[in-house]
Amino acid sequence: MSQLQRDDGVDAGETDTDDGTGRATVDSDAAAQSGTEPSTGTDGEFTFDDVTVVMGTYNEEAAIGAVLDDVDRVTDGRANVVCVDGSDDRTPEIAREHGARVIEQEPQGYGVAVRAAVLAADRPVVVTTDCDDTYPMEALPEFLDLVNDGADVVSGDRITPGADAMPAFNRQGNRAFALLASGLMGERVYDTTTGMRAYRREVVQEITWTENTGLSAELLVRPLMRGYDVREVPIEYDERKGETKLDPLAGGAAIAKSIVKVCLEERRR
Ligand SMILES: Nc1nc2c(ncn2[C@@H]2O[C@H](COP(=O)(O)OP(=O)(O)O)[C@@H](O)[C@H]2O)c(=O)[nH]1
Ligand SMILES: [Mg+2]
Repeated sequence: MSQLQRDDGVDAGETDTDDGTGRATVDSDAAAQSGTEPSTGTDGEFTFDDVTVVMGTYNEEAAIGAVLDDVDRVTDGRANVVCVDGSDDRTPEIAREHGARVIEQEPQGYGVAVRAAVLAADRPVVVTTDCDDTYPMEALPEFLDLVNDGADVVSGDRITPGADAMPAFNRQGNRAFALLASGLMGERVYDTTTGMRAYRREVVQEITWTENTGLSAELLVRPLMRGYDVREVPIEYDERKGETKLDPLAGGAAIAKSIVKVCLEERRR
């Protein structure tokens, strides 16, 4: 049974390497185990000291400084940051200058990078974002509040507020992906391909992730279909700095295929 709810309302410059295989464990009764991570906040609540912000970065030198400055400003420098980087520009240097931990990885696609990034997070609340200055880091306090309210996954919904800055083709595609996933899950979702979410770390550690371009949809669908408390929250979406790394046609086909595959796998579990 799914539990979607609408809610309208740094470590210094280390370098790791990663072979891109990721790490995953087989899920048992995952939902029953969620919410058990100890907190360092007052009243048992998570604070930004409990948050790791993670992202895949691939030639994002035009955007990464602004993204990391925003994370620092909004969290008072308390969240730490992990970048899984495949760049051949200055992105990793800029990330390290901003105090992020950089894991170097050959470029193998969005999901290979982001899976390694979420699994590398060392704090109980894991936030994903793109490194293109499209997502509002100002929403981080609201995301954290919702986790403290009991959410296992908080998903930024760009589509409901309009996503005017998104190319029209992508916006229509993203609407279609959400409808497809909603039909297959029997639960209405509005944005399956958003890059900005917060997760309790147990959720990302307990599920085996299989998708690459479709990882963003998988990161929403599998927790939802396993009964985790998943909440969508409307967010603004800005124009991208730098070039997109995703081909809309090939990428779109891969995402649709992932949604069908993952939904059918979860129904058969
Ligand atoms: N390390 C790594 N990061 C990637 C790769 N592909 C995409 N990314 C990053 O993943 C994020 C999402 O890609 P993006 O181009 O913004 O996709 P879009 O939002 O669909 O246009 C960005 O921060 C990219 O830099 C890759 O092969 N390797
Ligand atoms: Mg993006």
